[in-house]
Amino acid sequence: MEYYAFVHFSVNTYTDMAWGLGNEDPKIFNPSQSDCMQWARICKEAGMKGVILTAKHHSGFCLWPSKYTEYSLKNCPWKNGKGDIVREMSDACKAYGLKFGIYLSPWDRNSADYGKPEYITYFRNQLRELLTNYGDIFEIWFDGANGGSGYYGGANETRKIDAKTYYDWPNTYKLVRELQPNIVIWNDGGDRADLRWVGTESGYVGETNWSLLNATGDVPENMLRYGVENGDAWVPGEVNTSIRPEWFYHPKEDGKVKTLPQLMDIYYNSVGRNATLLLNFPIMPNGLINGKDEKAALEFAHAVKEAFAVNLAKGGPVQASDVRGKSAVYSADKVLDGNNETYWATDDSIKNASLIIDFRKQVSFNRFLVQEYIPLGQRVKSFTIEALVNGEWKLLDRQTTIGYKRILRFPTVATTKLRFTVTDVKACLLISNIEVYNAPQILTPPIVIREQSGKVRIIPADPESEIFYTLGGATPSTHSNKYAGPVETGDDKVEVKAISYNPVTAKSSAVNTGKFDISRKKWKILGINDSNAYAILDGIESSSWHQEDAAKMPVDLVIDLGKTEKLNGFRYLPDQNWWANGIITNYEFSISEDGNEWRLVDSGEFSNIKNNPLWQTKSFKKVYARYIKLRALKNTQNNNAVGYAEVDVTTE
Ligand code: FUL
Repeated sequence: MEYYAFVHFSVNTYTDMAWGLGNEDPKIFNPSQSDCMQWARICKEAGMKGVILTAKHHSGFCLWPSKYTEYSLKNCPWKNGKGDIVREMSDACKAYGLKFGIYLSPWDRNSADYGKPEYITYFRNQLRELLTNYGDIFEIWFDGANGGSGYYGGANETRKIDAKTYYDWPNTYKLVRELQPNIVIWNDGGDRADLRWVGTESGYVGETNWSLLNATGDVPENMLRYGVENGDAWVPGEVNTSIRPEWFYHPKEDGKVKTLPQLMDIYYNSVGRNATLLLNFPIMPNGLINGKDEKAALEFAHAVKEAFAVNLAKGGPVQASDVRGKSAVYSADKVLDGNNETYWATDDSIKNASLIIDFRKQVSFNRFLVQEYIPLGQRVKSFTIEALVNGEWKLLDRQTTIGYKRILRFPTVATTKLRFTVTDVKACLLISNIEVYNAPQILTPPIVIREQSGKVRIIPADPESEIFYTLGGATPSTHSNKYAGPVETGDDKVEVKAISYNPVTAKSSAVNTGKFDISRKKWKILGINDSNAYAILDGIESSSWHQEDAAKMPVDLVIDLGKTEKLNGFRYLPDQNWWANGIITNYEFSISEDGNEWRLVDSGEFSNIKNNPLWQTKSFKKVYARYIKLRALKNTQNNNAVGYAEVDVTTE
């Protein structure tokens, strides 16, 4: 299916939170214009093949009138308690020719029984309702986030479960397959399912990507990204990411919808790397997808169409170094016949074989697409592509796996011939398709940062573009300031908007906006004798600092702001590296006038920070303070490591 949608909608859409706590009043759920037809139309127009709806997220709130709980649409003012969003979505999918999938969170922060055996009966009853009453379901999503604090029918406590055993997955799967024989099961919390999580929510899978795992389901987290070369079960990767930073709708992210270059990167790093792409739309409190998200998804669809419009390989004679039994059934031209049931194959003994496509004239291209015949498995371990330039073969790329589909990007090359060489295989190669394209270039907006000095630095994505910017909110154009080095912006808040501009093509990128609070120029990190700690204040999201010697939680970070400020919140960005540790999940934030007497102004959790380590912004009532203290109470790994990419405040 390659590309399909997620939609996230629940009670926490109305509380502006990443996760519901389970105690939200169902009455807050009241979408004035709810329209599943709008969601389905957008998904269809965006080229997606299906939609997965959060029928029940961690809050436990049900978007259908489940017989087994009162915590559902039955008790909402919306449609006088007669609404059923699962039904409306299933109907809308049918109307638009989309497949319909369901997300059912195993973790339920509302249910009084959660953690007890009774909950499993409840969970299966709900599964039965969802998989019986709403037609064909193509995928069921069992989220891995499991157990922790919750309302739990008023108990308000922390409940731990063992996600591997608690849900008795073998019998739960049995039920699922009985009710929906063609369903695909997604599960990263328990037994091996049919699809695997790729270990990140930021929209990419490893360049090496095997569609195999071990049947036991035991995979070290760091292998999720690559699959297991000699795994004994077919469990392809699904790249799940949101069109905005978070999964649920937050008005403060209206300016953070992913840009076209970001979405294109995600496409090449998912569909282009042998995975499917599951892109999320958060639903607004009024029940609609935001216009900006719609626009972004449609532009993305258009750009993908444009990139893969003219296949330059089509029709070109093609010649292979080896053909299985010299038989016409397996000949090289099968890679160009547009039929996914035919393929080029070699004899069993061949580990290294190549194929040359003759374009019969000079052509320019920058994309290469190749597919294996996966009904007979994934076999290629490494390959190269080369172009004939001035009579010599020039290496364009050297890569590892292919799988269902692999798309490579490289600088535009002009040539008459292309050579594709498979350099290692697990068993004889079976290549079913090759395509070659010249995709239009898309300019990436520059990165905007504010250094600790208060100066703004703007970094172009490619060295050839020029940068134009504005301070104070106006949309930049080539008539705005031309960037020539760090810009002095004083100590106050500042909003910077910047574009990249390519003088050769006269094209501009989308606008990137940097919104910064007071400058951190005079800030001092107290009690820490390590100048590297200032990575926390350098504005560079990829740099981080860790409290290496922390003996035991809680661990404090104390900062002197240099003068009294009118604070109304703080921000924390965890370490952004793939293998990051020390990601804080539970915190306390205190302030002080003098650095001695502290007052707690906020405490709580950074929900979903493990899977989606974004900027965390917390607000509190306005206070005057010169000193701040961020106390880490717990991290994602339950050890004592504490790290920070950035820490900042918000002021009135
Ligand atoms: C995560 C959840 O905790 C998020 O809220 C979201 O639903 C995402 C798709 O999966 O694990």
